[in-house]
Amino acid sequence: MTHEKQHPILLDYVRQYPLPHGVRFTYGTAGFRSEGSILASTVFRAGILAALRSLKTGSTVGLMLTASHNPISDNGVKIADPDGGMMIQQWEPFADALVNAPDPEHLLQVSALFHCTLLVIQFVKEENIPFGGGQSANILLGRDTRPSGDALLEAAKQGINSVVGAFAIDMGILTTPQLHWMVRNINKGTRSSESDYMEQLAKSFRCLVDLAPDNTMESKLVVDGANGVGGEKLQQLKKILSGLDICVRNTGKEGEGLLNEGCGADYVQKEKAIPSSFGLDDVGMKCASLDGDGDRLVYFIPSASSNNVDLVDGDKILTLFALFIKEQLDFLCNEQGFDNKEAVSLGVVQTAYANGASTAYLKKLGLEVVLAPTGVKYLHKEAATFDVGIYFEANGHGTILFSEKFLSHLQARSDELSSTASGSESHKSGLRLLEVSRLINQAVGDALSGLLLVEAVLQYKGWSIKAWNELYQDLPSRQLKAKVADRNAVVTANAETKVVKPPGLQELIDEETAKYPCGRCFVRPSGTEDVVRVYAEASTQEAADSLAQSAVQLVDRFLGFAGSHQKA
Ligand code: G16
Repeated sequence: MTHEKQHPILLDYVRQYPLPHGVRFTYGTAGFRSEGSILASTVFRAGILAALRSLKTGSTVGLMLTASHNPISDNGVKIADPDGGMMIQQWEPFADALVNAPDPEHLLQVSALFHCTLLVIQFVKEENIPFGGGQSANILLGRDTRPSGDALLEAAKQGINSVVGAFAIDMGILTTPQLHWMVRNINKGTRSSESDYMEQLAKSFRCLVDLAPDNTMESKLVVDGANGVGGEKLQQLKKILSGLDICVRNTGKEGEGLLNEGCGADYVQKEKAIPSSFGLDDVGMKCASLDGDGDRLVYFIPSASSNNVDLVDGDKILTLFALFIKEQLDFLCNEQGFDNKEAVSLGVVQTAYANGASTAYLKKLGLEVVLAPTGVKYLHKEAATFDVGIYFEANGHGTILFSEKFLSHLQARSDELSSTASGSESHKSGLRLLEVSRLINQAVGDALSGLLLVEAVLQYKGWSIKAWNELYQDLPSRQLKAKVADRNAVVTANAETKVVKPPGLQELIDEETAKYPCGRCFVRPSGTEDVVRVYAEASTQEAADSLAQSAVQLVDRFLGFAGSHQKA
């Protein structure tokens, strides 16, 4: 098969998925996202992209259909690289060009060839992709529970089939992190099925609980499944879990409500409100909320006053994990463990949305805190530079990464101690760390594994959710969304803390912020919704609300108001 033979095959397939009129798609914070009804051509072309990525790397890649926290009518597509992480950023410009390239129905044949199929051929040459030469490509497909997922899955398969030698393997309905985990494990040659995933989580959780002191704790946990795939999978996991009493609500079953509507991690975090199916009976309980595709996790305590909750967000999860990991490393290094304490680097990664109180707390612990732009792809990269890197966005998206070097050192040390100092705190700490690395998803943030680690750490500490929540007190904050004509007119720098375009906007935000004690404010274009996001923090809730409102007005003034503004 030569490039010339591949042209007409591609062209035939491309014709079946015409571009929608007047829309431009961008590979944003987490892939392409839009109204599900206009995404077929995008998903079809993402299938081609995934096939090329697999050919280029000689490994299995993943393609996930989800719009995560977005409303049920939206959908999206993202590619998982062979290591289970997000597709490398260098391929994003090609991804953008490919999904927006005019198709044959809108152009003369010859131009169409240039714009779409030749774009592929040209990229294949530039990237030196073994194309049409007998190599095979494998792409694992996953999707969440959105109704538009079925038809879009077919479009993805067609995109993959249009590349000779590429094979689509449909893994069914999964959480996003499950698909990333499978891709990573397949390429490492380790167990990679859904039941392997479930068994690994249950086993590591059990081991961590067995390694914890015999503490009494609140074992009951009520979970809001966002009426999405996460709730469904947690029900499945529950069947093989021991040591935890979980009750799942908003599982997505008929009659339980719509995906992400009045429920889910995004709703609970942004609105600081009780999700649907929760009420007065739950006041004071330990509760958690997942998002629509099971990659975000927040905890909350329903409060007696109206619909409010005490939010225990991603920053608090990060803090809990950081405390635990640091303690284990200290045991390991102080006793007969590692020779050189400095050799183990521990770092945490946050975004500008991290509450100022959390950053101050982490720094007080002596931890190195790195700031990254919004999006797991940025945080993950930073966290991977440490032996142990913990990253979390305030919205509950995050994980803990362990370097291969550190894990082999840990394993060797554990093996040694098991004969000389078995049962010592140092030995147990090594075992705990190894088990955490098996439990927590090494590919991407994962609400299910994150939830089990939170529960294991609370058990280890003997803490209630209230004790955990009181580690520090959040500064009052407010998030708003500004609807503007073109959100991409806002360009930011310094991990999104400064606006560089349009000129003059940052100066006015600074002037406004200076009026408020402990004031902090930034604006950035969303990568998943058609809005500019505004975040403000100050010493009182009224002040944070007022600062956020002023920033929205400034955004309107510079970019033009395009509809009603909403809470975040
Ligand atoms: C995605 C990303 C997250 C990001 C969130 C919001 O989450 O994976 O890293 O924080 O979008 O992004 P933005 O503010 O740019 O809209 P999810 O859970 O929706 O996939």
